[in-house]
Amino acid sequence: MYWEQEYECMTRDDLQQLQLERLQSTLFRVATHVPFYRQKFKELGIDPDGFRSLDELRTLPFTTKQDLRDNYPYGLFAVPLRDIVRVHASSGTTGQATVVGYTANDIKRWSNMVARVLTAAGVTKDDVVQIAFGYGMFTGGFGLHYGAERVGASVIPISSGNTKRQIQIMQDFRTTALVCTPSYALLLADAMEEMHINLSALCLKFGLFGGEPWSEAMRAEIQNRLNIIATDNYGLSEVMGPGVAGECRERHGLHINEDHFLIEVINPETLEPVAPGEIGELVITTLTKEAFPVIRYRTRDLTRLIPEPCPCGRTLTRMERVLGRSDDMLIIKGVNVYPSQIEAVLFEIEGTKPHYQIVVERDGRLDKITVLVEVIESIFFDEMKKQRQLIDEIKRRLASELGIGVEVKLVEEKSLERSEGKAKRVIDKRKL
Ligand code: DLL
Repeated sequence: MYWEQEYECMTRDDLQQLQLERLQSTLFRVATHVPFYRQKFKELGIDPDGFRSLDELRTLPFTTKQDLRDNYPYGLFAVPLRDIVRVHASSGTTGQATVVGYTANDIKRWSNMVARVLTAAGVTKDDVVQIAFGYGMFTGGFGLHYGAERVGASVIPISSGNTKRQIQIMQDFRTTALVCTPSYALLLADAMEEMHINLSALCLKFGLFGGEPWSEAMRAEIQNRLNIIATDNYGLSEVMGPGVAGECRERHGLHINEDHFLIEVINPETLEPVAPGEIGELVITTLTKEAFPVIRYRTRDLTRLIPEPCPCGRTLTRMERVLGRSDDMLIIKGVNVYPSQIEAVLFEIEGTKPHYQIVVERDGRLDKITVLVEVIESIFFDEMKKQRQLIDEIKRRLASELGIGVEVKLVEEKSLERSEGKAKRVIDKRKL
């Protein structure tokens, strides 16, 4: 089932022609209405009317989060405030928040793109969709809400938090699709277990998860524990919000809405494109945004494109699940370490729970990582020897995966802080 088959299944030639036309009009729009881009184009000698091929994209300047901050709050808007019908902002936990705006047309297109993602995951108008993303300045709640309404589903705008009430409503309102972060889905699963909820009495069929990185092992755990089909969806507020890309029922990579976004994957150090299929940083140019177009936005998200056609029939390219962020990368004793590598190892070890935290400290002049891992209760009843063995095994497997030694500390179930939104996996005390 497709939401907009004419776009989702376009031939590559038709798609590229459409992308070129839309890129030309986006360049004209930013050069005319956004002083930041007009200035940059002038400096680089770029003639926005002279674009004849998609390959020329590489001559355009990048846009970074810092550029958005420097132009806080409305400096990069391409329409007057009179034409803006919605404003969202990123949480801005580090530094200045970034603000994005939408025209009425932007909201319509956004809803359609989210509707595509929901439809690809299996949601129809017969579903009851519980949206446990935060409503407010975060794009998650409203973004998924409008898309689910567009599909015609019955939407429960419960927002995030209040876990017991989420479960009560899930039972009473016969929720069939759960929408939240993957870490919150696990928290809900834990709470259901504690409350002795009979899973077979629930009507849940689908879970659509996004907003933070997760792994294949975490998907397996969520699917098993909630007895649902769990799909991944991706987006970021700077280019729109959720709905940029989403998995179909194949669950092997996320189809990117390429008729609205032009995608590049670059080496974050050299800024050159990586070879096809290689891992790099995703760079996105919006093709249809009216209020807040961005040119070559550096997402900092690491992924790779999957060139093979998808059995679902969609021709939109797939990206692999986000492997981590280039700025989440920890450099420990000169070695690049990604939290996702640590997560993958932990998931393979029996007795550990999918909750962990990585603490980075500076011990004198040397960096030290300690991984706090929740383990099943029985481990603490075992003899000390068993605990030692488990710690040693985790250390050994992590050392061989990462190439550096790390400290490991076992902690009791539920002792690490849980998040109702995005999980915080890394605590870097070096910056404090
Ligand atoms: O998190 C938009 C969103 C909401 C997407 C709900 C999906 C569902 P921001 O708050 O701007 O927007 O954060 C964007 O979150 O650059 C990624 O690093 C991360 N992220 C989002 N979705 C995924 C995902 C929303 N499926 C940042 N997998 C992005 C991995 C994700 N990381």
